[in-house]
Formats: sequence, C-alpha cells, structure tokens
Amino acid sequence: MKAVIFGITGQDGSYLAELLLKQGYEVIGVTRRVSVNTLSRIEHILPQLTIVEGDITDGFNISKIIESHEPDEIYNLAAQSHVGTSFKQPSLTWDITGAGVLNILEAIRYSSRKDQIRFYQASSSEMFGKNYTTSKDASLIMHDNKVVVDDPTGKGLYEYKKYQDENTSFMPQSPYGIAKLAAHHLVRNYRESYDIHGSCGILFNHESERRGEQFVTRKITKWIGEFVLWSSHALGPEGDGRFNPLAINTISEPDFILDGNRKFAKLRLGNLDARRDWGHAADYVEAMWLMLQQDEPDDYVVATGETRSVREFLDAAFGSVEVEDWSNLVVIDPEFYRAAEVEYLLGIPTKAQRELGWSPKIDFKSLAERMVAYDVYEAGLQRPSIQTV
Ligand code: NDP
Ligand code: GDR
Repeated sequence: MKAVIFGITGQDGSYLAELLLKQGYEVIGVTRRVSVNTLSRIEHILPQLTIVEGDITDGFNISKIIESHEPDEIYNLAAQSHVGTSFKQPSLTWDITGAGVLNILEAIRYSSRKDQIRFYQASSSEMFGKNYTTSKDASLIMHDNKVVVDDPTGKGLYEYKKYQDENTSFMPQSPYGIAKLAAHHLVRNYRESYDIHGSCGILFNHESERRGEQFVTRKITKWIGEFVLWSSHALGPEGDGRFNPLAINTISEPDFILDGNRKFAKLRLGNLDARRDWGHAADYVEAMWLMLQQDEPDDYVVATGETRSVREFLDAAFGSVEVEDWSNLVVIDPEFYRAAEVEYLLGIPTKAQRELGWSPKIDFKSLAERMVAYDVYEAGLQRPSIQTV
C-alpha cells in the first residue's frame, strides 16, 4: 500500500508516518520549501520515507504529486493550525486550511485513479465553536469529568452534561474553525457529488511530546522543563543541582522569579478557564488510519470523553514536578486572549468506538506527565532522540 501525507512534518504527520511504516506502507511525505529545517519530527524515519516538495495552495503541484505517486490513501494534515494566529492571518489561514483542501479534492476528482484513492481530511472540534448538545438522558451523564453509561448509584452525584458528537451543529468561533468547516463540507460534497472515498475525522485536541510549542499544553510543559533546569542550578539544596519545588514560592516579583541577580520570566498565558478534551496524538492517528480501512467513507468524532480546563492541565503538569501551587509562577497576559473563544469542548467518541473499534489509551494525567518528563529532559544539556510510543 502507498500513502501520501500532506503535513508530514507536523505533530500528527510524524506519528501517522510511523504507524503507516509499521503497517508496511510506502509513505510519501509532502513538505514545503522553507528556509529552515522542518524535518526534526521525522528525522528518525527519514530513510524510510520518500519526501517530495509541495504546497497545498498550489493545485497543479498537488495534482502532479498525486498522479505521479499513485497513492492508495491520501491524508491531508496540512493546515495553518494555530487558532490564535488565524485571527492575525485570516487570509492565509483561509488559503491553506480551507482552499488548500479543495485543491486536493480536485486533484482526486480528475485523477485517472479516482476510484482507487481513499482520502482523509483533518477536521476539527473547533468547527463546533460555541455550540454543544445538552442531554437530560440518564445514559448521557458524566461523573468526575468522564462520560458514564448510566448513573449506577442513583445518588444524584452526576451533572447533566454538555457535549459534542456527530449530530451537534457547527458554530465556529475563529477564521481557522470557519476554514476547517468549509473544508469539511467540501469533502462531504465531493463524496456525494463525485463518489470520492473521503472521510473526515472530527478530532478534538490531541497533544504530545512533539506538539508545536505555541499550543497551550506544550507551552506550559516546555516552560516547566526550562524552569526546572534553571531552578535546579539556583535552588538545589546544598547545591546538589536537583530541582527543589519548596524553594520557589519565596522569591518572585510580578513578571520574574528571582534568584540573586538571576531572573527567570514567568509563564504568560491567556484564558485558563477554557475547557478542552485532550488526548494523545499517537492514539488519534490510529483513528485516522482506521477510517480509511472502512468500505464506506464517513465522518467520526475522535475524543476521550473527558473535559478539562487549562487550569487543570496546569495542576497536572506542575503536579508532576511536585509544584502544588503554581499561582506565583504564571502571569495572565491579555496578549494571549482570543478575539472570540471556544469555552467548552467534550467529545463523545461512541461512533468511533463502535464502528472503528477505536479507543484512546493514554489518559489526561499520563499525557501531562509524559510531556513534562520529556521537556524536563530536553531542557537538559543532552537532547534526547525523538520519543516514540
Ligand atoms: P501542525 O501545525 O503540527 O502541522 C501542520 C502541518 O501542515 C505541518 O507539516 C506544516 O508544514 C503543514 N503545512 C502548513 N501549511 C502548508 C501548506 N501550505 N502546504 C503544505 N503543508 C503545509 O498540526 P497538527 O499535526 O497538530 O495537526 C494536523 C492537522 O490536524 C491539522 O490540519 C490541524 O489543523 C488538524 N487538527 C489538529 C488537532 C490537534 O489537536 N493537534 C485537532 C483537530 C484537527 P511546516 O512544517 O512546513 O509548517
Ligand atoms: P486550540 O489549542 O485553540 O484548542 O486549537 P490551543 O492549545 O492553542 O488553545 C487551547 C486553549 O488554551 C487557551 N490558552 C492559550 N492558548 C495558547 N495557544 N497560548 C496561550 O498562552 C494560552 N493561554 C490560554 C486558549 O485560549 C484555548 O482556549 C488546537 C489546534 O491544534 C487546532 O489546530 C485544533 O483544530 C484544535 O486544537 C482542536
């Protein structure tokens, strides 16, 4: 089997490429020509990949890649994927994240091998935006942030929940979400109009040790890694060079943590109350692959069924280095607020579980712990080889 991955240099692209190689696929990765090296996430598998130059905003280029490599499967993970950036560069976001998908669909439509190609589009929970479904159905209530099938106790401990699934209507809150929604409908339209085998994974947030450093989870764990390194030199008891969380609350000023003449900038964040459904990327790429193994194309929500606030991620991440109170280390900076926010996401992956046999393996706590452990290690002198799962 042969697969083309657009967006192979990104977080998901690297995990998907590993998965497909393990399954014995020939993998063609499309990368943009840029002035810096963007191959770090796939360095460890580069010899097994065929890398071709391409950009999804260039329709002729995309057609040529698809015609000359004759893939059985095409995965489109390419996007301007940062929601905050989409408010600053809406046009660029539209061209890549929205119109770029049309270029791929057109290339498939006119390909001599149209009927042999299966296509995956990376849709997003950002398409739900501010919308959610509420249910008073007892089979759809939650406990301890988890979806439970029933209320076995009848003690009234559970709240009625708000959630998103394949039937929830879309109300995107950003240029990114709107571009993703346009692409999502294009795939459906090409599926119905031209019988293209195109499936969309409506993926909720998924993170990893390879997550881009501007996304909130990685921004937090990266900061913790650097801070642990900084404070281990400064604060280790008897200078033993070990991180000493007990010492950090005593020395600080508004924007910096101080140690004599040395200072370390505090972690600057925006909205800590936003809730996300966070999983691990390595689990989520399996769902992508499973979608393309189905006879019929379809759309699936891929999520964990748990919702957590940014604040809870901070608790879990700092907790993993034994910092119980991080309030003195974080500064709220309006710079990181969004013009419009998505406040609440909780995905119900029942359809993916039932039809694809998919379920996530890495839970919220392990996700935070793994990311922090990796970034603490990476902050040290020795850079580790890239983490595989
Ligand atoms: P990343 O931002 O890590 O990766 C995006 C990829 O797209 C990179 O390889 C980037 O290349 C490539 N790219 C950007 N613009 C172009 C272009 N014009 N032509 C070709 N390639 C381009 O995203 P993730 O791996 O996290 O996400 C993968 C996909 O899934 C994205 O479409 C994202 O929007 C979507 N998604 C992600 C979720 C998540 O939580 N991670 C959730 C739901 C959807 P370069 O290295 O050159 O920048
Ligand atoms: P999101 O992820 O917008 O959900 O999009 P991100 O990690 O950027 O934000 C999550 C939430 O954290 C709040 N937040 C901050 N966000 C960032 N980036 N930086 C900060 O300093 C900060 N402080 C608070 C945000 O306001 C938001 O509420 C991700 C991307 O991967 C998309 O491509 C994908 O489609 C969706 O997930 C599902």
